[in-house]
Amino acid sequence: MKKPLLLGCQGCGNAIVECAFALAGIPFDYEEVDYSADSPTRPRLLEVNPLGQVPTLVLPDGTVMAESLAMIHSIDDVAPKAGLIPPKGDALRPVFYRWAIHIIAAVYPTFTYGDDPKKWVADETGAKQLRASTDAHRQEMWRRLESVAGSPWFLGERRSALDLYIASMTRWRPGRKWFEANTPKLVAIAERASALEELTPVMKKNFG
Ligand SMILES: N[C@@H](CCC(=O)N[C@@H](CS)C(=O)NCC(=O)O)C(=O)O
Repeated sequence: MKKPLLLGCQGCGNAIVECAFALAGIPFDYEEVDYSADSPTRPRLLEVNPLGQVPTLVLPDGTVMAESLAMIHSIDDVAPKAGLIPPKGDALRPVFYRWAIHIIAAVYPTFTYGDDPKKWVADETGAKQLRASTDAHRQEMWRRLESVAGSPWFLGERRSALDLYIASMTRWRPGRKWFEANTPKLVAIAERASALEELTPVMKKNFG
């Protein structure tokens, strides 16, 4: 049977979707692409997803998906036992949505605008300011997430895809040392998730 094809780059947001597939026990094919402007694999990525972002997922019927949370929804639809999203009627479902959408709609875009700020502002000083302000805003949001994080998982006793976002995103800027010093609860969640049997190979492949 044809498998879904995930386009991604090592250590990028596709790691979150790879973790979701692993928990769901769904096999998939993987294609490494580099989204940077001058990369030889960018044309291939653009051909599939004109946004030029990873993760990009091609379903077996040819449907193309962008957006990690949309992918997690579709994995949850076919494998609810993986526990990615609290089910309908569960009091934690709205809490899950609140923070999952905050992560993808507020935290994640700080990278979109800060990773390569010259894409968005013409002058060097403005680019430096944009990088610094998006980095600072992200740190503020992570501190806020730390203040509401549960234990052993973000939602308390219930594991969810939020823990997968935390496991990968605490590997990104401002770097693990910053997270260890400022968000110990999030780091504990990240480590717990990374140590799950199904996720160890995914995390190793992406983050070494
Ligand atoms: N909201 C998207 C964000 C995806 C995203 O920003 N991915 C980064 C890599 S981790 C990327 O492709 N950056 C290149 C760009 O935005 O041009 C998601 O949740 O999947």
